[in-house]
Amino acid sequence: MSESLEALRAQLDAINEDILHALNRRARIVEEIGRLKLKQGINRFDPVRERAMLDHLVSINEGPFDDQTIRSLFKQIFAASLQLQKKQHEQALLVSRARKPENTVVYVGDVAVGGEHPVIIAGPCSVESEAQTAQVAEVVAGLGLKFLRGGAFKPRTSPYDFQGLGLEGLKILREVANRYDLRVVSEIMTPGDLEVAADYVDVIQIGARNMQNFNLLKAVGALDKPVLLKRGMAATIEEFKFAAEYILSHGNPNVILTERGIRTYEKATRNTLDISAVPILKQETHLPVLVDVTHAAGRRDILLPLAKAALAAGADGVMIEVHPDPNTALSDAQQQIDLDQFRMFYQELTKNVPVFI
Ligand code: PRE
Ligand code: MN
Repeated sequence: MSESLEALRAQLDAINEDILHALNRRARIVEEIGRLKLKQGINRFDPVRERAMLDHLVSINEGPFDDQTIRSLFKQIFAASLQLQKKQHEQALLVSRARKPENTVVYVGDVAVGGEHPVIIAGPCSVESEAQTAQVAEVVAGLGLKFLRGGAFKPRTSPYDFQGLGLEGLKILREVANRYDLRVVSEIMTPGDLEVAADYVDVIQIGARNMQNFNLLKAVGALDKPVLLKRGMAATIEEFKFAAEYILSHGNPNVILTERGIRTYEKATRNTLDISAVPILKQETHLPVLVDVTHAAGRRDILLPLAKAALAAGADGVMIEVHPDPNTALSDAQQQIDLDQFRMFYQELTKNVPVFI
């Protein structure tokens, strides 16, 4: 009895190996189909084809497995095949680290983002005046930092909120930044403003609300200027990567990804900083990854620990809003920090990481 059990099991072992080899032979063909589908832009999932294969298989099914079992077994094989093609297609993306293993360093003039030293991008939520912008710039430059942010075109939730100074704001930013040898990061919301912005802005920011504004993504993809792309507040990491792919696939490789918190049920913060997005984006893409702590938190008392967490998770830097007098700010008053608080933030952060730019 035990001898025949052994013998039967030996037969199964051999069949298992046959099935294994057949599955992998099948998988290799699935990959070939995957490459063709990618080239031809055909959908991976083909339910009609799957149905036809299942119908054929049950039509020749001799049992003892019943038709339902055959269907579900093969459905599993098709699902695994689709998974294989999905992985293959992800690895073929221009943003993918599988395709380009080395880190992309985005140079803004001579300043590197994603290089040896983390960056701090600081500045007011909105450019309100020359004096307000210059006060912040003086502190930023005084700390040896290189990036000044500021909103000139503001995407506001309400149309009655301050909409930004527009071109006048960009001019202020440029003039102040030149005075302090800083690089300007500012949001542009529409393709029509890109041309004029190019004269004033060093890094074009695409805001969270525009992460899937595909015309804007294509337009900045055609520029020869670094782009700071913020994650949409309800965007998955996959959608975020595809948004960056739009820019790269239109010819601009200089994209900086920025996690800025996502919408969840949690009300203690304005958004929930998705810290896991940082190592995932670093693993799956070769692009620099920053964390905008201000918009993630929506409150100023936890910006420092969030920034520390971001760097510990592998971020290439942080973005933070700084205003000379936050309580009077025309936007995001409750979450910006003042100049002294920013100096303290910088000092505390540099205790762990000595050199920032
Ligand atoms: C395959 C995989 C996924 C599709 O949904 C349909 C079929 C399969 O595993 O047989 C292969 C395939 O991609 C295809 O035939 O188009
Ligand atoms: Mn803001």
